[in-house]
Amino acid sequence: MSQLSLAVDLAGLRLRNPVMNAAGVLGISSRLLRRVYEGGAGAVVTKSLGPVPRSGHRNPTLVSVEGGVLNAMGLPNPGADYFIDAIRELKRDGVPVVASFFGASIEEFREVAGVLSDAGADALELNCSCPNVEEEMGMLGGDPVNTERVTAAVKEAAKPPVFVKLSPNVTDMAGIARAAERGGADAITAVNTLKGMAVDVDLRRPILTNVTGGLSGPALKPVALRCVWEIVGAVDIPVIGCGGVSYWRDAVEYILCGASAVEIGTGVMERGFDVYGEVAEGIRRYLEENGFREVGEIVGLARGG
Ligand code: RRO
Repeated sequence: MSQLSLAVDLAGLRLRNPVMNAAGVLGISSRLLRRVYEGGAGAVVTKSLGPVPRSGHRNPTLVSVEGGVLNAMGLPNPGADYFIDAIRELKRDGVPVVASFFGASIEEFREVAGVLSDAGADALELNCSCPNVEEEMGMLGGDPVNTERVTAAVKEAAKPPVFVKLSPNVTDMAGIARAAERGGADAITAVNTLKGMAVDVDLRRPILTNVTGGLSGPALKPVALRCVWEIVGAVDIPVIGCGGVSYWRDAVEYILCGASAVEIGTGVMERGFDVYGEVAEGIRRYLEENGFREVGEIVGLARGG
């Protein structure tokens, strides 16, 4: 009898299992990312890195809401150059690294992609979907023309596969995914956070200094699943599901919709570093109990024949 395998091939990147952390959650140092890998993730994803260090928005930048968390961090990060050593350290320890990154212009996206490529990242995750900053830096991914342009520019500079992370805050999800594919994306990560807000009734003010923030956690999952469903129906490249994964069932839902892998963000806040391994183990048990031998056999099964 052949052995059951959790290994997946993501646009040429071979991972021991299909579970990663989501960008922005724990990705700020090699030490924390090593813990993510030790917790059982198949690869680790860095905080989104830009061309220069950035302190982000003033507090409060995070608030718990019904079914999740709203954040308006504002892209705080130490800069891509600072992270080169962290990527090299992780690589030395055999940890597959996905470097998430952004720029304030298409040219900056290209430059940062070059730096992270040269540092040895195994894949790049192009973040053109941050809801918390000015248009160019955050939401270039808000329309198909810019999505295709920024993806094509990054592909010119990038050596490893490029995952393009899309926003749910758009009307034509499938059209934007197709634009990323035309630009040369090797995979799509779906999705970033959903724009929302919360109000303090005593202060009679918005809670976040930025007023609006991005919603993540269980409340995001039905929206993100719908996005994955639409994207998988529109493109021929792998899709990575992201949004509200805390338990193995969440991950299996994404995979049945056609995702080849998942990322866990908010879930780690409640469940700790072991969440990655526990979700991977739950997927393994599901495969075993249902007579499957590998993850690929259940990708897209909810879509019917
Ligand atoms: O740093 C942030 O405010 C942030 C980013 Br870069 C992102 O991509 N998504 C998000 O919810 N917050």
